[in-house]
Amino acid sequence: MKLEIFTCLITLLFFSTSASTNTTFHHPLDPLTPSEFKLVRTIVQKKYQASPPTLTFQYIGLDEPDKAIVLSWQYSDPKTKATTLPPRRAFVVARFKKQSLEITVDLSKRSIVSTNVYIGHGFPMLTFDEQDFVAELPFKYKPFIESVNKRGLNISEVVCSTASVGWYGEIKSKRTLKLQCFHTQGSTNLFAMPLEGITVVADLDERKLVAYFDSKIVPVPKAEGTEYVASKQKPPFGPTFIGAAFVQPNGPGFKINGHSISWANWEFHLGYDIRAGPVISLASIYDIQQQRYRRVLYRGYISEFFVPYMDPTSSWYFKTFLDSGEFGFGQSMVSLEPFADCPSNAAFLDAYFAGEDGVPVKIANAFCVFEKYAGDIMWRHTESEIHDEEIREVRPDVSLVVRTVSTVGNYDYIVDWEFKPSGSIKMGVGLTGILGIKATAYTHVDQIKEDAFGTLLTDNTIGVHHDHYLTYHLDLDIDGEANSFVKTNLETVRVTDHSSPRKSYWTVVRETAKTEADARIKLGLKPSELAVVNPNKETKPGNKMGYRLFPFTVANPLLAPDDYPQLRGSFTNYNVFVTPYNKSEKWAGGLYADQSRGEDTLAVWSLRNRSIENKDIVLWHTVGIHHVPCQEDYPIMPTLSGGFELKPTNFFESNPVLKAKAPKPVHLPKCNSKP
Ligand SMILES: *[C@@H]1O[C@H](CO)[C@@H](O)[C@H](O)[C@H]1NC(C)=O
Ligand SMILES: *[C@@H]1O[C@H](CO)[C@@H](O)[C@H](O)[C@H]1NC(C)=O
Ligand SMILES: *[C@@H]1O[C@H](CO)[C@@H](O)[C@H](O)[C@H]1NC(C)=O
Ligand SMILES: *[C@@H]1O[C@H](CO)[C@@H](O)[C@H](O)[C@H]1NC(C)=O
Ligand SMILES: [Cu+2]
Repeated sequence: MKLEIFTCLITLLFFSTSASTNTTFHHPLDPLTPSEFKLVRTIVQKKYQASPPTLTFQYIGLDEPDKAIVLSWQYSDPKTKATTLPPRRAFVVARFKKQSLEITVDLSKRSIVSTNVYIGHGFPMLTFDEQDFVAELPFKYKPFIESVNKRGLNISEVVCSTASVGWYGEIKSKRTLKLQCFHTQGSTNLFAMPLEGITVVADLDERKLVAYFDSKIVPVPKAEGTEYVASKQKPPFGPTFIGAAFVQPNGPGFKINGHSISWANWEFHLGYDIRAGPVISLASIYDIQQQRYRRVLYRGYISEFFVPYMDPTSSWYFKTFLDSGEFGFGQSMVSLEPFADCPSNAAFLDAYFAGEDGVPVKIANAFCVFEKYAGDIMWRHTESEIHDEEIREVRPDVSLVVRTVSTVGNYDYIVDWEFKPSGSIKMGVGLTGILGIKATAYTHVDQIKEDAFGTLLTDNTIGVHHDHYLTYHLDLDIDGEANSFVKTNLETVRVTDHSSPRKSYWTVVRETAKTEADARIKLGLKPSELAVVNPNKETKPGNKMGYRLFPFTVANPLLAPDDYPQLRGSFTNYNVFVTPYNKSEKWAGGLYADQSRGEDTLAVWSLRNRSIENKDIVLWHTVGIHHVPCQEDYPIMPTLSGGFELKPTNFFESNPVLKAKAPKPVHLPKCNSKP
């Protein structure tokens, strides 16, 4: 009976969520559409029509109009918006004759606006196609086949996966990639069964193998205990749960109009980029006192993602990944599973990127949007001080979540943007998937005499130490572009004049950052609140209107600052940076992150020490996690969560959800199912 009721609800929800989506609307920040990708391909291929050599598209994304143009369009007369859309442009990074080309295409004029050959260090993002191509090459390579045979394995049960090579002081570098191979016999969990000691190096421009190493034979971990696919598990099972569905018989409370989303007191634009993944723009909140929408966030996205492993040996040292700049956090987004990745009341949206041949690729159900009723309390109070009556006022909490999942090789990253009616925006990151596993001869920690660079999880299996750093680009525009960054330091004051029985208290000392140097911050060294304020806007009592950064998970790098991976990942040297807005400073690890040398990072831009007071500024915050694997992370990792929150601070005159109406009780629809 339970099952039949459930089926009835599912039908209802699918009906209501699809009805709220409007795909006819266009916005200057909309991601490129499949037909626009096709047009870019046609225009670019026409000019570079040599075959061979062929041109490959490493990146195609929207070249967004200048901020001033977007803002004036956004706040222009709604009646003329459809006819005043700024010209659509695409930015392309291509490989052609072993060079990186930067091409800007005007889609309205169907022409190339500019081309530039990039001559600096580093290479563009890797495409899926080139990685797939070189990952097949070892299977035709005799020494590799011999290595597999030597290990007593069946070559048809081996697969190879790709790893970027990093940069370790080489004077010259070619566009190469390292392949790591895994056993697949008896389990889906290939990442748990590495063929340790084998490293295959491929040249991506030439699409051939260029080096091969088989250092020594290490036992391949057994398949037993590695499986995570439900149908392949054996009893005992558990724990068990009773199914539940969230029901909204009148449809969802949010509206999706093209890529623009509105819900409760929020409205924002949800974009997509092959490199960044989800991009939130123009987030504004309705202020019931001022009776208008007020600007909060012009643009927010994950700019770079640094994952260095802590094993310096020959087959592991290079694993210091820049997951966005090398592998494409947007390209790595995967289809979400209804009722599992997202709750039953979620609506889904697709995403499109261009493959290396320029042909659009669809990621179905790449985003989900849902109202989250987590059973939390928005605010409450019980008052029993008033005679004879007890007053109880409670408002349940509700929020709107935009969720994506990017699977980069072994790891799965859940990225949530959660909008709360209280004005807060909560950024959530969930880490799950499979650990980076190294095979070993060890079966017990007592055998380990030297550094094992990780935790022994089971026989022959080490989960290698590593970090995760996600650097967010947060272009806050608090009630306008001209903003300042204010540090509110909490300082102890000694009472020395015997005016109080107390000997001390704490108070606040505010400091407005004048230049970039004032805004490079390591959190946790001293108690302080960090906020972006509009110095030109005051509340009635005279406080500057602002938004505060509320960090949860921060980690400071432990690699030596002069170590190559840390030079490339130097944007993690501080937990917070503030820079003046600059359209070309988008990627914290540099536009050319693959084999970069740390010359074009946020840390380098910040050294210019530009003025940031009462200017259009960008806040950069890095969520960091040092990961010492534990046995519970194996064979698949329960989600480890991190994130931060942006909270209004003297932005509203008072609690913006004081008069929030509690959701009405929902009556379940009648379902004709037999008991
Ligand atoms: C879709 O968007 C267009 C353009 O703004 C609007 O005219 C139309 O009413 C919308 N349709 C729905 C169903 O919301
Ligand atoms: C190798 O594996 C394949 C696929 O599982 C199988 O068909 C083949 O018989 C195996 N070969 C040997 C020698 O076991
Ligand atoms: C914007 O950033 C780029 C890259 O860092 C830099 O070359 C350029 O000079 C900057 N423009 C301004 C106006 O600071
Ligand atoms: C940054 O600029 C300010 C103001 O010009 C100056 O006082 C400060 O010393 C500079 N800091 C660094 C690290 O260059
Ligand atoms: Cu981890």
